[in-house]
Amino acid sequence: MKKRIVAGMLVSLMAASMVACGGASDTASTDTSSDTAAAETTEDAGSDDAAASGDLITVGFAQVGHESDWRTASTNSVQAAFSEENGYDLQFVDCDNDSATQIEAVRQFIQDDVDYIVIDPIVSTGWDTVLTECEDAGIPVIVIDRTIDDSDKYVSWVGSEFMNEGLAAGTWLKDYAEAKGISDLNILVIEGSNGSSAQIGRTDGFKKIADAEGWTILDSQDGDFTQDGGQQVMESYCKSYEGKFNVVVCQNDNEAFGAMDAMKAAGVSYGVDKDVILISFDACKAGLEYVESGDINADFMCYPLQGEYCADIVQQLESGATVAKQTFMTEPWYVAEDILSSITYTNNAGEEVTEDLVVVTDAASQASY
Ligand code: GYE
Repeated sequence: MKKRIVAGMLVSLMAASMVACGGASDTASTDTSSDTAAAETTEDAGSDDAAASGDLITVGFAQVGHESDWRTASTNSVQAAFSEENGYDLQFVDCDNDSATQIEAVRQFIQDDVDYIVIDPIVSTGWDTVLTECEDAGIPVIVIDRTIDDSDKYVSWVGSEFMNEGLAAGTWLKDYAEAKGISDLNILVIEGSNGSSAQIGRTDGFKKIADAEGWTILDSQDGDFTQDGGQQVMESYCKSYEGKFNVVVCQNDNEAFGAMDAMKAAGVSYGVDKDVILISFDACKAGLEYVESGDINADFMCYPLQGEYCADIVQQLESGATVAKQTFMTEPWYVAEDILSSITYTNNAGEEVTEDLVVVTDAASQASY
């Protein structure tokens, strides 16, 4: 199926939905417009009939890479949602964490005249030129996971509020340290890939609490969201800051796995009531298993199964409906010990929120991705 776009047709995108992992909830407000819209409706898009008739919707997906468990789950989710059986012809490009490759992939999708382009942006800036090219070609762009911060030439974004993840981690550490009677916090951070909105949000959110509390952040280096990266940064931290740190914040689970290996090798203990409080993000299955065993103290979930939300947006565009400019995933915070039941903080929208802390059980870790 080829797209039929009425160039210049304005669609007002006035709602930003807050969507829970399992379904829709409240509606918040944004008011943004996009100048592309799918003008024709299709009866059969997304059904088995579409696949049978060969009338497939073509989608190009420029994925970040394959750096983590989170990423594998994301790829599987998008591939499942845009299957041929569901009426799609998906062109998948693994950009191997290289921004130039990602821009090239998007340009190739334009050349191939796909119906829709899905981008998970490796970095949050440098997008306006290529998104203008998509717009000129009349191809709607859907952004998932990480955000694009220097262009609004996309139809819709689905993902997580990374700043809140960082704020929640900082708030949890504040309350936890108080409950445990630990007054002096000396923190090492292993950041995610620099320039990604996930790294920026988690760094800024955590730092906001650290600054307010007067904690010492001894160092904050890029571990590239990989196990190897986490291990290498932690090996060097163990040498440079021997005996000087009692908190390690890893911006994803895979970095935490690498950091644990490095600490073990250096004779540093981590987890519940050990030398080091270990904090992580993602809450993938293996991450939650380490929370359950007490090796990771707290893990802030980032929900990667965004494929069906993305396919929903395509279906709405196919039927000529307006789509939400932003859709946020709702994510639980997981902890190893039953000493705090919730945290309260001011989120990135300026609202004071109280959120439950979930003590990880076997059922919870096995239910994760
Ligand atoms: O936390 C990390 C992945 O963009 C939210 O990228 C995503 C991050 C995720 O590699 O594991």
